Amino acid sequence: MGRMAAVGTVGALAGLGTLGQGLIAPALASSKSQGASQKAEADLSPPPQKSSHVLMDRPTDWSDATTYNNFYEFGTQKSDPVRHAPGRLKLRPWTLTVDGLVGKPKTYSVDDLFQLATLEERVYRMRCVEGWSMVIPWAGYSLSHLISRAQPLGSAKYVEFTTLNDAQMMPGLSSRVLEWPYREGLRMDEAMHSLTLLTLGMYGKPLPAQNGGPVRFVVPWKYGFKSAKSIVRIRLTETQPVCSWHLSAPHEYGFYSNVNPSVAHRRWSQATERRIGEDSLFAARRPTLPFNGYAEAVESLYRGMDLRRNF
Ligand SMILES: Nc1nc2c(c(=O)[nH]1)N[C@H]1C(S)=C(S)[C@@H](COP(=O)(O)O)O[C@H]1N2
Ligand SMILES: [Mo]
Repeated sequence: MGRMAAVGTVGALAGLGTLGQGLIAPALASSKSQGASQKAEADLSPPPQKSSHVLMDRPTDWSDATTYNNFYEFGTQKSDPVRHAPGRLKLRPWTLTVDGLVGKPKTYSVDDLFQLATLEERVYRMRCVEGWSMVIPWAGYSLSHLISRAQPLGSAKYVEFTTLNDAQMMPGLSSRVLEWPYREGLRMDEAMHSLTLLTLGMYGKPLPAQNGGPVRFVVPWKYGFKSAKSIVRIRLTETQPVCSWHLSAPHEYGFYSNVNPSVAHRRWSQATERRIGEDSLFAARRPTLPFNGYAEAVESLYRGMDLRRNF
């Protein structure tokens, strides 16, 4: 996983230039002060992982990734989030609280989060449980950086994530489609895995409202709904957190929800996917990969587990 970090660092240097100026002023200053040698090194060594199966795919166009979204707090149509979230969802001031079974609970501002660790660019596949996928260059850092700071207690076994619950900003909350606030959860080892990204940007820009700005997390080997948007709280718990989708339909949306082509959703196969942007009349659906292509990195987390039962 040290190698993942190296991939990220190269991307971070490339991506920083286009991030919102005010937001990353400190990061820019520090990369400048480290001088040209670091820049040259970054340019000269694209790590091999850049061209492994994980990162080969062409990124989805920004225009697709920011207009075809699931964010039920703004409505259930794919075009609702871009129509209703920008402007209405106030991205500043914003705080994210880390608490629960930790020695050092703390509330962070978005600026605190931007400065907590070096932003990395990570190009991840995103596979929605509905059967479509994208490839998105996120900007962020391993969530483990944030969780470690809180000094988890030995009793902490799970992590619960909670999205903002503000009816003024989120017109979709008047619908009973889910029980609000939107909540998700991971096992502690999943949350601490270096692939799990605390996400503050995409395509070198701050995270747009419709994609879960100003802060979300992304777990690339799980179905997209696990990656909760616009989060305000991260709570460490002893028991498995209640998750909104699991709560609404436990037989269709398991707690784990690892991408698994051989375990069908109750109402459709998960063997293939439609890559957004490739859907011409003749474009073939792509085969869905176990753990969304991240099996090598994550399958050891589930050793000995029955992944059909623990879907
Ligand atoms: N709070 C919140 N987070 C959410 C959702 C949502 O409705 N509310 N939808 C999920 C689903 S189903 C998917 S596929 C991804 C989509 O992320 P994207 O729009 O950035 O591609 O966000 C996930 N996170
Ligand atoms: Mo999804």
